[in-house]
Amino acid sequence: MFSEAIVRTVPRTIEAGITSANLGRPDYEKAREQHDHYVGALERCGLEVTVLGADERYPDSVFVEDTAVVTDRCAIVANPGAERRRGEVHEVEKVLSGLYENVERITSSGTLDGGDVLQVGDHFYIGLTRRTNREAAEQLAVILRGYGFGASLVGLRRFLHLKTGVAYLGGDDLVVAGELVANDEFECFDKIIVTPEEEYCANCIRVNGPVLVAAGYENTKEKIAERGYEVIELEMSEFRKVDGGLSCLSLRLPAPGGWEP
Ligand code: CIR
Repeated sequence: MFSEAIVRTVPRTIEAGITSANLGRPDYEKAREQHDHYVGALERCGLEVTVLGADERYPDSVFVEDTAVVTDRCAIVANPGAERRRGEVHEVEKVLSGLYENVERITSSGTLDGGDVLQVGDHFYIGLTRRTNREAAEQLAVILRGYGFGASLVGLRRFLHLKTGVAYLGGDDLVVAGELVANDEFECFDKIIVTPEEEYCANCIRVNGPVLVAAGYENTKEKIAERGYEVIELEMSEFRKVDGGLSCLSLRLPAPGGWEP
């Protein structure tokens, strides 16, 4: 269960966010509206949401997930792989220091984005990507093991982040897309395989029951609903334009004493 979440208001500069998508520039007003709905959905799932003010210096700062890894035992401040995003961590670190007794840090020359870290029970999968290097992944694995968690590294070739292509729903249910479908690390799961046309919506999040899914991906939505999950659809068009998905928009803090989404 999750008890609270941290999000960050959309900056007007989001139009200059880093992107590999060819979908045009995000519209600030629309993005604000989509973000408000996102916060509303988290609240509907029972989370207390802390909303940090927009920071115009950082066009990608709405994607707060990349700045840290949060567990029920400690928080780890990341060191984002994109140099222009590094300063985003300071504000988040302040907030986490007020919430956690144990705050750890990834240090240079290790670089890590929170989007590369997937928790499944007491185990963490850490993606090796253009943003997260082996040095940081190993730093994180050592920190997590020190708190009694397991950790393993997953090499990626194409996805921006590990969670671009995989989401854990609970039990044995894993939503998986693209290069991760055949990855040995995820062999033991009961997979919901996302078709290439719907790849964007592999980045979904289960929050205390319901699964939040990007709107407009009917096939995947149905497959998730068939497993018995309540699905909440959210319009994500403006964030998709800058390579952002549902998980990226929040840090979701597990309630003390255990973890299941
Ligand atoms: C970036 O390239 O860093 C942002 N435009 C998108 C970050 C998305 N974050 C995530 O998948 N965790």
